[in-house]
Amino acid sequence: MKFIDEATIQVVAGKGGNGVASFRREKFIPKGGPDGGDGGKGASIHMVADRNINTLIEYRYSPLHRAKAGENGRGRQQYGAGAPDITLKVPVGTVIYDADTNEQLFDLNTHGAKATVAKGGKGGLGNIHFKSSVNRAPRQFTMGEPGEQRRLRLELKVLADVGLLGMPNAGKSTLISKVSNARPKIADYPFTTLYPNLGVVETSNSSSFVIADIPGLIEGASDGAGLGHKFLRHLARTRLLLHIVDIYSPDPEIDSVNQAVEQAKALVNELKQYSNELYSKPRWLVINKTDMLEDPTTKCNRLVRELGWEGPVYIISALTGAGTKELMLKVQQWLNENTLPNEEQESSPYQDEQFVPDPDDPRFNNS
Ligand SMILES: Nc1nc2c(ncn2[C@@H]2O[C@H](COP(=O)(O)OP(=O)(O)OP(=O)(O)O)[C@@H](O)[C@H]2O)c(=O)[nH]1
Ligand SMILES: [Mg+2]
Repeated sequence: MKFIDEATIQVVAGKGGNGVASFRREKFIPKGGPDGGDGGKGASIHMVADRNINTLIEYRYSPLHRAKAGENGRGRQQYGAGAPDITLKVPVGTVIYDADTNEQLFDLNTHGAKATVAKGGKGGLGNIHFKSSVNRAPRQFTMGEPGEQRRLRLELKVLADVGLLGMPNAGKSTLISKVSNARPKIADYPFTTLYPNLGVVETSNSSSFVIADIPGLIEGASDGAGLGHKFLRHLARTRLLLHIVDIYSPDPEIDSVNQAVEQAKALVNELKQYSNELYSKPRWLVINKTDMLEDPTTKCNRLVRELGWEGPVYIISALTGAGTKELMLKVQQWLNENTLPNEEQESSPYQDEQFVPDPDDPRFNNS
């Protein structure tokens, strides 16, 4: 199964049924009054966020969703039946935009959140409604209203507390596989990760957070280099970014600290190009692959100095696990201390039940 995080669809709600003009015709009542019933309402289209849905791929395959019309009214005061509404399931974190105006319409960011994306038309009125003292045999009736129709752009922005940011091969997937239940593909070539992986980090029996590993970014990503920078969208909702910097170079001719400084600067530049909001998020520097260095402290200090970095720094080896547990505990502590007051009630889609990754979900099994 492929991971798709964007789709454009068309939704057409059902038309309301028409009202009808009809008159009572009975044996001994030669001039019966009006008895034309109303049309039924057209079906509406709703969208609901469902934690069991992980990708928007279905919407790529079926971009048109049309709901049924209401039935027309009939004589003998019979009302047309309303058509049953349609509810489309989308992943938690789906943002719905009007594809033509680009206006954001809804943000379905919790399990069960629901939105009406196209309203069914009202049924028309039968002629029973038009009877009056001056018109006892009205022939008027109204037509059902058309259903709303819209083109929608669906964008999935995964929900994670923490995002991993780094150049290809920096060790992001190695780290998430070390500290969480995620088992992404890991390899010694760039762009191993092609879509986001989510993992749950359990730091104690009662506390955990969700971490997102995204594809690597390279210089020029904002102009489409590598896999581009669209995947940064998935970090939009995180509260903390971990910038993973690889301090090791297999080539002894290369000054690996220099290289790491250049790469880190290029990455931050791409972040800035993408959005100021993401650039301004709290970010920690995580220096990786220190198991390969003889004197990691000196090199790490040099890196921090040359980068001019003044924020928090963590020195780890994602491969051996050195420093990773401590990092995760600090992250948990930071998240606990930095909960926004209105966020406390808002439950994470993953918190209220044991989070068991679906083995078929590509975000948990990136191979
Ligand atoms: N020695 C050493 N190797 C590491 C460490 N972390 C990752 N690696 C290796 O670096 C290579 C790349 O690791 P990945 O975890 O796939 O890197 P990534 O950042 O997810 O890369 P992309 O998905 O391509 O962006 C793999 O061969 C890993 O085994 C580390 O701490 N020490
Ligand atoms: Mg990876």
